[in-house]
Amino acid sequence: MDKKVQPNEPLVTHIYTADPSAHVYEGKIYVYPSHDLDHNGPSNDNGDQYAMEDYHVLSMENLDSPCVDHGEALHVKDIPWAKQQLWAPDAAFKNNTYYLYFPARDKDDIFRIGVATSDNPAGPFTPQESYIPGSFSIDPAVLVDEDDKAYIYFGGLWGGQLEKWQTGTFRPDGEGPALDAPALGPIVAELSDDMLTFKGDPQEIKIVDEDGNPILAGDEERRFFEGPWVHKYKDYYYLSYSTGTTHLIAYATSKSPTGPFTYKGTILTPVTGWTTHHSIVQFEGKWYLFYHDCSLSDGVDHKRSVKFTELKYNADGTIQTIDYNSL
Ligand code: FUB
Repeated sequence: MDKKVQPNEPLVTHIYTADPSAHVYEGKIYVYPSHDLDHNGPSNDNGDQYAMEDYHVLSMENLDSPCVDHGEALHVKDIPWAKQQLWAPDAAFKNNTYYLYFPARDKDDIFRIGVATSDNPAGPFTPQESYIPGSFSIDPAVLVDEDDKAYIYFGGLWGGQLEKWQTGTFRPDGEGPALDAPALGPIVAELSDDMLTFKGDPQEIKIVDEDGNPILAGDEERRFFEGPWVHKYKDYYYLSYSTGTTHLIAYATSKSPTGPFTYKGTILTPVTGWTTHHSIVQFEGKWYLFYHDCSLSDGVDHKRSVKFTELKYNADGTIQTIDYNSL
């Protein structure tokens, strides 16, 4: 009998997995992670250590069942425009089709976002010939709203190259804003009805404090770094993200899917390892945080494992902070 999943334990141990995007499809939980590889390549702020080449889709009947690895769902060699580094993906369901959104470096070493399709949530996925026109940076996350409009959120600093796009075109020498200037926000674009292109130009999301002032670039406990995720709870959109250098999962809320979002607090304190990345999903009446850490590899940053834990709201809609050290 296969081992059942447990909260705060790796979903699988036969491969390293990271950057989990969890969804409920066909009554089961599907997780779309990155697939971390063991290698002796360079490790640096450019993220060269994250040299992933393919995606595996995981699924569970429920959170007290074994986790199934459905095998390779997409490989970089089958993506015509991509050169390397299949980083954090997400999936969406619309038009009776499953869509896998993923970042990769193109042949010019510029991160772009691609999309691949399948009629099965576990894949295999067939990629489009080219990346989404006008896409850039990393960490796509897609929200299909109750009115059936779909939004893609993306962006990441440093290796994710978001700083290099501030003028609207790629500037290899682009640097982040001054520490006392507004921080860069994640990017949002509405997706076309066929889910394959952007409807309009991507827009930067503003994240502000309770007084409406922009979160500043030097405010590393609160400013956006990478890994945006948007979910809906009651009447609010919740934008959650990694703060990078301070290793928090933080969140902000808005009445609109495109913001501005008001900073609210910390969801998850720092995990073992440099990166932190998450998703939030409701299943059978409870809410769950999917996250990763490097405990299985004893802290090797590019060998991470996906886990889950319950997430709770307070009566006022704020999220209770999860202390990683007490999990
Ligand atoms: O897995 C590679 C990168 O590390 C992701 O794209 C980031 O979110 C961080 O987890």
